[in-house]
Amino acid sequence: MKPVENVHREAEALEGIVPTVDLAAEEGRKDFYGRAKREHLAPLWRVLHGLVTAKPVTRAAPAIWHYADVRPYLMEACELIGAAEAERRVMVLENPGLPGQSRITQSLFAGLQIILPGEIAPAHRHVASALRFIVEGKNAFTAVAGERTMMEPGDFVITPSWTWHDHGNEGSGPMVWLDGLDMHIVNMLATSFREDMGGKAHRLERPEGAAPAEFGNNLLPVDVEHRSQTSPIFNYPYRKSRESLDALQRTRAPDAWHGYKMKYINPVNGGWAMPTISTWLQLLPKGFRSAPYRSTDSTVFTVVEGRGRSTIGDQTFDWGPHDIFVAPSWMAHTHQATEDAVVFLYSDRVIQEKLDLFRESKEKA
Ligand code: 1HN
Repeated sequence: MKPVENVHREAEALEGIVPTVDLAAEEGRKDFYGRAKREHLAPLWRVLHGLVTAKPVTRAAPAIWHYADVRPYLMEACELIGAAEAERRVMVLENPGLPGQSRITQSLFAGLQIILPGEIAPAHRHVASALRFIVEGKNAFTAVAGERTMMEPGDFVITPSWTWHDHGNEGSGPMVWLDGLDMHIVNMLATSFREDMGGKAHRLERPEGAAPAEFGNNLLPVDVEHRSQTSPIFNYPYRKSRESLDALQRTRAPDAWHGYKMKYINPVNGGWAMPTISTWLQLLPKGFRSAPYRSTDSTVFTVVEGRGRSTIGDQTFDWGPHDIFVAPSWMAHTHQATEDAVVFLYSDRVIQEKLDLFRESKEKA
């Protein structure tokens, strides 16, 4: 059946949406629709199936960004604008199905940030939470809520909601990381605030290493009172996560769908490390082929090491270190590793779980 004319634009383009109304009878209702519109009233029956879809619907498409293609743009951006002027010198990864929206999935942001030796990305804070996943460089720090951490490739760093944060590069080469943020969720709920500190770094209140000492060794301070829903560990070093995956690989067989996939957790409550973004580190051993998996959480992948190939829906992408790719909601995907490969992933699964929305489906290989 053809869609009813003027049906909600969203609905029109989407397959599987069957209008509930009789096309021939619509002519006789036009006058009613026109008068209702002037009263800011609209008939649900023209949009119902576009509002409540039979399966997940997103305009986000499977896509890949090869780091070799993106890196020259990051370097060129450095010639065109300073970190201070830009506030954050980030090239946004725009999902090709969602142009101009600063979205890599329907709900999440991704961007690559570059900071040169001697530069500072000045302190600010916002309600949106951020994650950083370090791509290349050394001797750069991020300071969060009064404590610094040095960042190394593969480290997963968190900036919790409404915490002051700034970044600085004290090394001799460029520092690049992937930024993942939840501001689209914050904005959908119209809950965004931000503040700037006026171009400088914020004041340090604790020595470097305080957070990992208190929370990073399977110990918690007695009488711990951590009110935030974000993990108090704000740097999960790659060295430790990688070691865990390596040991796991020697002690058990890979999961058919996930290979070896570990979630980053908040040591205070055992839940996800962040309240709005789920994160994982995954090892796909050489020669491994995952069985088809799909889930309602559109997922961003970035490769730390190794090479392989993923099929997402009907597209296949070859990937290597630092490439970033995205699997939209409910689109089946499989991975194949041609070398031992380590991949970092993030999605909005934690929100979906809290709201009883999350679904997944595992097919046999
Ligand atoms: C932000 O605050 C950072 O603090 C990075 O490094 C990327 C993208 C959008 C909005 C705020 C950062 C961001 C961001």
